[in-house]
Amino acid sequence: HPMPIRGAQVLHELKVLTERYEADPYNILIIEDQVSVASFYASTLEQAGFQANIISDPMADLMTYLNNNTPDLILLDLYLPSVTGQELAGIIRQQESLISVPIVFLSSEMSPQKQMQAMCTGGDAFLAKPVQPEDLLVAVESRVRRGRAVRNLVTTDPLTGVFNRREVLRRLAEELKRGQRFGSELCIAMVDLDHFKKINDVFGHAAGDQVIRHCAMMLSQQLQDSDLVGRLGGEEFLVLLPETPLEAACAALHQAARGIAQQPPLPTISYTFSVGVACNHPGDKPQDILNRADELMYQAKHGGRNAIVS
Ligand code: GH3
Ligand code: MG
Ligand code: MG
Ligand code: MG
Ligand code: MG
Repeated sequence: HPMPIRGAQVLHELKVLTERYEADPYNILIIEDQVSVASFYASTLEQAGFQANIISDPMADLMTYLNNNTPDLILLDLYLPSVTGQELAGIIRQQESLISVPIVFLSSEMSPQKQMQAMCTGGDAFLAKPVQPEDLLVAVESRVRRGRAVRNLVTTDPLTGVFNRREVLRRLAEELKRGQRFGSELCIAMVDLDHFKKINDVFGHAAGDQVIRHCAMMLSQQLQDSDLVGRLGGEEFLVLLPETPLEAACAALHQAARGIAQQPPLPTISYTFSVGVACNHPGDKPQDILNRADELMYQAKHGGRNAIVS
């Protein structure tokens, strides 16, 4: 059994108090070629309630990892086989999706100039090895919360709480790439509320906002956990349904439409939407599949609205 860490228990209790309702524990990525050092960091972090993942050969494993996971913080060794931590930080900082992820360097490098150079490529802190467990935990604890809060702000639509336009379009590009790599199916649904101007006119803008929030909630509730909902703008939503055949995607949207009909936001306010559902084709760019879904959505409008066209 590892020795209990001074301070770790206190931090852990604090986390339990403040994060009892937080579903996802903070995930720390450790990039370190010395396995014993990496394991020491990992067990220190895990004792304090964090999740830790170790990559000891970043040239082989880092990009795949980052394509499939967004860590809450990266602990980065400076000297690794065939690449430096500084070079890796430079690459990581070019990824828009990782902009809010703190990078903490850990190294026995004593030269202030070398330390500064590493920090200038996008580091948030520099800890000297051998690092004390308390110092590691404090450096991590103080940064993960803000990192995740910033990420949530940047990706969330403030009115509805679903993904915003930027994030849902980024996810679409990601899912298309995944589909092309693994040959998996992806469906997208372009959702536009019907005669929404009338809802604003009759019930007022605040009620209109409530309808938009209601629609986001119903879409999120009726769809599977692997499906993503984003607000493109106004009263338009984009739903991503990875690894879903067309029939199943349409059925999910029909289910959402039924839910809205059965549980309207207020007894006096009912609304419907028109949907275009499109599937990925080989070589699709995001705009290609979006255009097809948009075209189908307009067919639903011209056919009299309150319809799902594929
Ligand atoms: P259609 O069935 O053809 O889609 O008719 P529509 O009235 O929904 O047409 P359109 O998409 O052109 O109108 C969208 C309206 O949504 C226009 C705008 O005033 C309103 N709107 C856009 N953003 C918001 C918002 O954040 N809150 C509210 N309440 N209204 C918004
Ligand atoms: Mg090293
Ligand atoms: Mg519209
Ligand atoms: Mg509309
Ligand atoms: Mg449109």
